[in-house]
Amino acid sequence: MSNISAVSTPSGANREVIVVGAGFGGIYAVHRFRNQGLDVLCLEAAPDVGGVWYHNAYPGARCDLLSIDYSFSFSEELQREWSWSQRYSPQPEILEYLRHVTDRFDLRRSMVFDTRVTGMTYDDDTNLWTLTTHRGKTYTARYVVLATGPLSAPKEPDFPGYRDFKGELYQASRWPHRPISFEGKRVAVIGTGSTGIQAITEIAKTAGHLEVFQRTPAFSAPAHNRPMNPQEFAALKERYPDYRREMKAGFLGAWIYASGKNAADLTSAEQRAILDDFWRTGGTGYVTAFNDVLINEDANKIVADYVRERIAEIIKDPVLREKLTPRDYPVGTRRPCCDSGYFESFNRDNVSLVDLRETPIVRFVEKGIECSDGLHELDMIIVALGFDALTGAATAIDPVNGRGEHLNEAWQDGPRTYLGFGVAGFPNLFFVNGPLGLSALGNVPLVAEHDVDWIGDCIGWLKTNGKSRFEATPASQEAWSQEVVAIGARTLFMKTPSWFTGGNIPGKKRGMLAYLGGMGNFTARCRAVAEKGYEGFIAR
Ligand code: NA7
Repeated sequence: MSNISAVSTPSGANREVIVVGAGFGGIYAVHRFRNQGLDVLCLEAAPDVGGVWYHNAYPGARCDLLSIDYSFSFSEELQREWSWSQRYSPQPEILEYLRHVTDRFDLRRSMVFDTRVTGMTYDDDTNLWTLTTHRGKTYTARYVVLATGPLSAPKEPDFPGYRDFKGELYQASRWPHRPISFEGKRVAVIGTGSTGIQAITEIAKTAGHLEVFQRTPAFSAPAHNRPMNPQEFAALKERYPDYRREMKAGFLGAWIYASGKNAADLTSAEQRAILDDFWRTGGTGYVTAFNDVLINEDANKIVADYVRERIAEIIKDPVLREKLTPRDYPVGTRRPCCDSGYFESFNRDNVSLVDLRETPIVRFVEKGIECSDGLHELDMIIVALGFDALTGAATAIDPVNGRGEHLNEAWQDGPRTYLGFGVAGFPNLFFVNGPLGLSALGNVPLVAEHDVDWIGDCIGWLKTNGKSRFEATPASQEAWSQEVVAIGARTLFMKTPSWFTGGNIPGKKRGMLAYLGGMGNFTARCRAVAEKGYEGFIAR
């Protein structure tokens, strides 16, 4: 039962908790909060659950952590009954899974779809948030949990004349839910991050001609995706809880190739043997093959050289080979990619590369893209420019506190949070996978579960203790934020612009946006804070 006083609003009911977003985080939040007896409502902008797995329906989209990891662990029954078809499941299967979870736990009745939260304001007198939506309807709640996703706000294209193009124009991260044919068409993909690499590999198979517009070449290794081995999967299910515990105590919350050794302590032959073993295994584990890849420039170069050599072996054309080889940033400091034949795509006659460092885009025009070398005539353009990561979804809502201060102002020098959960001066506002938390530097579904459990316990504790206002202290927030930034500064991450550091968005303040200390350490820190009566937060 709710213990909050009734406050009527013009159109929306008053809730104990409103969760924004129905992706991995929001789905579990509704389940968890409802199970603990909270009155919860989830608002979702899309017509269905799924979050990024609803929107990123572009060809070739799949997770690049193993599906046995990239899935919920909260229900042993769910873990046992669900079967993944592949090691790295494709987007339609992940979406089907999230729909299954939603229906299996009867969560839809606590969700409102097609409703984008456009703003939220706190009232210091009632200690309630009022949320406005694009439908003009308002909702009021004691607590708001932003489960809006760390990689959900697309980087919007700002190419001159973007809308002048008269052919088919798609954003990979807002892919339409209808069949789209590439057959016989002149297609362009702009962007060669994880998204571009997946889409390019798939679209190359059927496009009449595919032009890849690349600004920065990517490191990528084979995923070695394959059908799930049913015997192996059945055996895992027998020990799934132990397996999950092991993963959660580690760095990522998921299996990734790692030798556990420093490259610096090994002979070249030993290093080589480990990297060969990694390459046969596949995935993104080249960045964790040695412990020191992301902190030691020499170790980093050993891995980068190895990946460059492997890439060179794949690409036949020497000019293309050079252009596609990443050389000017440390491996792993931009999100590592893995693929199912990306570099091989460039050996096809119907695929060509536009190197934007040589021939930058001038403008979009009716018939295609004008680069400095002239017009590229196209039937279809797909932009895969990445995301305003970690902060973009929250700053789009831009919560306003009881003193009229905007979150965007509070974060103008970069985001500040305590443990990624809360912001000083913004009471009763929680983040799942929030900035400066573990967030996207862990296995997102498990980080979401952890964060939701922590928040659920916290709200339960507030209720038990008769408190109705909860926020981080400025001092704890500052100390934590500085720690996150300091850990980042000890690594090679700051050496290149990427979404990890805000460097992919023009004008965004640079700084490490997530905690690099690993899942085991992060969850221990959060637990310690809770056990000490939410030390570093003020409850009134
Ligand atoms: P990423 O990894 O940020 O990649 C975006 C790509 O788009 C990258 O190659 C960028 O090149 C390119 N880009 C961005 N803006 C432009 C402009 N204006 N012109 C040309 N090229 C541009 O995003 P993804 O969506 O691929 O992956 C995001 C995460 O989703 C991924 O890491 C997984 O965690 C899931 P640039 O580097 O800016 O030169």
